[in-house]
Amino acid sequence: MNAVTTHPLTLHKPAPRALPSGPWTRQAVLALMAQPFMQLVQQAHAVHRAQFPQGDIELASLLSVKTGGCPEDCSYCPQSVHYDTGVDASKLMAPDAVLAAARAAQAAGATRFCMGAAWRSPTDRDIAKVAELVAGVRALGLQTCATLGMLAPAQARTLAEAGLDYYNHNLDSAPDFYPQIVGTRVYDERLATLQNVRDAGVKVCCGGIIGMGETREQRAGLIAELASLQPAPESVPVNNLVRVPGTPLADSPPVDPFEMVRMVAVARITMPRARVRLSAGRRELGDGIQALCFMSGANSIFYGDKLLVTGNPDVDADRALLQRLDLPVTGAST
Ligand code: SAM
Ligand code: DTB
Ligand code: SF4
Repeated sequence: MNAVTTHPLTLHKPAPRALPSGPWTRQAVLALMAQPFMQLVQQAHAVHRAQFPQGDIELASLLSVKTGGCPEDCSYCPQSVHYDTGVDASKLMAPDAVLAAARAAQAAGATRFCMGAAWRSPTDRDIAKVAELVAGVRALGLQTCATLGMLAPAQARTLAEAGLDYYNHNLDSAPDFYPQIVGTRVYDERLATLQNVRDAGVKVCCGGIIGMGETREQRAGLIAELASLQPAPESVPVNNLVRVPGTPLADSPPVDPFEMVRMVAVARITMPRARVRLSAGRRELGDGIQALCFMSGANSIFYGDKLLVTGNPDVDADRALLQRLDLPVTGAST
């Protein structure tokens, strides 16, 4: 009998339609991630099609409402006071300016508006001011998101009462890699804030960064942590490190862009219902890799010419890309 060699592209079994979320072990996620690339993409795409039959892409806009001067030492971040990156510290923006930016984002097609602040942990006065911003943005009909650092339970409740839909607080990497990138706080403090957000009834947006020198196993470790949160995050931003001059990670070797696709694919498979967002670092990915990420389950992007302090693809290029790929935009009337 002739020996039959099976090419990785030749799948004899249909990919599973959906997998239950968490708890996931690092080894189980690593096994998923290490599959032959096309097999992984196909499996993730099947889960995505089953969960999001319309295949729409959410447009989320970001605004840095309080920039720079952050006391934390996150080695990827241009806003840390520890590094000389040329980012000046500024005060919290006035409500009028924030609302004008939110209206502009909405007019450009965004349905979610995320306000970021370079704080370690906001004061109660800060929270009162941000609550006002949240209420104003919500009144425009946008979904609201904020990322303000560590929150105490009562602070999370104040934001919830103001109409905050999502809180972004990233685990960033696997617990065993975390001490190499952040020295001013520990992983458990991130988890405590996530719990406070959950307890307040706010949806969780939580993801991480690739390209900081972590191993593939540590990337799998991050996904295992995220997918094992009970419940799993509703939004999962996957950032490709933006290497900002002046930060300790400025000279990190770029990660193979196919690792980004693998990361998106395992996020989709392990957290089937989540909005998986292609976040920072899209400019370096190029159109082809982004298309593979959409195929593998990414269904949200940060939309707008700027992230917090670094650049993002311009809105016309993003619109054109989605059109070229026949991908509908969430909430669009046509
Ligand atoms: N200070 C708050 C905090 O750390 O939670 C909120 C703002 S912080 C800038 C939000 C997230 O942006 C970080 O957790 C990190 O995942 C991401 N981020 C920051 N700098 C980045 C960079 N250079 N490249 C990619 N992602 C980055
Ligand atoms: C997230 O995961 N990525 C966004 C958002 N959440 C707040 C921030 C990306 C920051 C990229 C570098 C900068 O512009 O500061
Ligand atoms: Fe501060 Fe957030 Fe930047 Fe860390 S990531 S330095 S906490 S703004």
